[in-house]
Amino acid sequence: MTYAPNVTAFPGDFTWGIATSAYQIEGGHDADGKGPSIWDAFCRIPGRIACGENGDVACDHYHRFREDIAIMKELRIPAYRLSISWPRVLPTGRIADGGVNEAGVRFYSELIDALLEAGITPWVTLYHWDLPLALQTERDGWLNPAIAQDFADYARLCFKRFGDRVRHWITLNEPWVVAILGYGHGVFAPGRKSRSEPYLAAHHLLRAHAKAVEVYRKEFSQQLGQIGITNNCDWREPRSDKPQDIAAAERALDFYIGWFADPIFGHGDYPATMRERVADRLPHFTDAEHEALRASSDFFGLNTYTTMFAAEATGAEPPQDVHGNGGISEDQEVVLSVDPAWERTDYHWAVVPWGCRKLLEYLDRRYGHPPIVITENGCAYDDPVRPDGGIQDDRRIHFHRRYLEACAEAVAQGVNLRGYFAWSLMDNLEWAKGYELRFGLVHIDGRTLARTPKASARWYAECIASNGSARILLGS
Ligand code: GBH
Repeated sequence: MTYAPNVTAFPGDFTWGIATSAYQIEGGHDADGKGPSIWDAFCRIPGRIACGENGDVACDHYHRFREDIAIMKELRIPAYRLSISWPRVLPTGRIADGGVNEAGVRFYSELIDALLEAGITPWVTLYHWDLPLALQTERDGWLNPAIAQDFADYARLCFKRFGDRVRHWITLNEPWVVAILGYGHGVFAPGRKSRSEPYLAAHHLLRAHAKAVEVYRKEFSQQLGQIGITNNCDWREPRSDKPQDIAAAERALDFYIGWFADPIFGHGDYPATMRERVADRLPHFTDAEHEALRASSDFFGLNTYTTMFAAEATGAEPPQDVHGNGGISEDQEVVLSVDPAWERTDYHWAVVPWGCRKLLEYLDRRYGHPPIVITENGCAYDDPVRPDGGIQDDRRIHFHRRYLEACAEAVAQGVNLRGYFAWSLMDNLEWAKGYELRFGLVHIDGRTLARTPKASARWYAECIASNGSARILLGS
């Protein structure tokens, strides 16, 4: 299947956008009454973040958001996905405890107004990993069942204050990352290392998502927009056509996306392979929770970046790189690898557009043709600023062009893809990797914080203007 020239594959109402998250860009870590988050604390532990970096200032978006919106306006970006910092609006995480930080509410309110004035539709994520620190130290973070109520209360506050203007909500960003990297490998905040906590944290993340959606649908029906969850998944291709490897790839996908999507979009519980293998470390939902989770997402939010081969583990494999781990390996008995011939980004993630197409087609089949929104896709490449001040990031253009082409092929196969958000608007704090990895379509000068749109920003603007036409994607 190739993308036929001169045919617009993307539907007319396709959502084109660009994404960021609060901790990665805002800075203003203690400005105007903001409380600390687990990432503020995690960054202060020596050795956790490359080069001892942190998000204290980041891109200083907190003070420069008008300039950032002006850039998006100039590029005519239709939609912008941002996240709200929970401790910026609720310094201790709970209204009953520390009260509302009105200055924080005002910041997001002004940001949303400025976006709308610029003709940009906000897509707002409620949780992109920056948990209020007090909820971690005093209440055990995502391990405490009560966090579902705390999250729902925080969500209600956001719906109340911003819901008159925001019609696209995302509850959680990538609960897999929170559970596995935060509670399993401990490379992300809160830095826990455990074989059981990831399953518990994931359980309460899902419960929290469902509760927030319930609040939205029950209490805000007069301003009803869309609400959903964003999960991450990268394609797993069987390394050979041996039945064991095919089963291993299937199992890897169960532990990756089935874990979070089956209870919402599928049969309503965790995958059977997980029940078997994780056994008593895998919690159970009550009937009411099953009910609340079922159909609790108006769209299938998907962040996808790469592809790996999956094979059945023999027990003799070398230890995996943590960012290529795919979860708790012992529970899956899956070994992941890449084809050395595949091109890699600066993060070492392989560039495999056909994997994206296969993933979309797989999700379409597995979950009964849901509306899918790619809420993140992107690549880390560092390109020099040229003497004329420009940044010619051809590899990034090539990346998005080829992934969009793969998306167009999936659409031609009947996949209900509704939108695509490029990660990220600008170079920013790449979590534990610090500022070295640059995902932005806009360059940030680490010293002056000056913003410069890269060639990819101009290309993406043109792509959007043509609704992803074959002319742009194929570069003819
Ligand atoms: C996203 O997470 C985040 O939402 C965003 O904040 C972040 O800046 C961005 O991506 C870039 O990192 O080798 O197949 O095992 C990405 C989550 C999870 C994507 C692990 C890649 C491992 C690849 N990632 N995954 S694989």
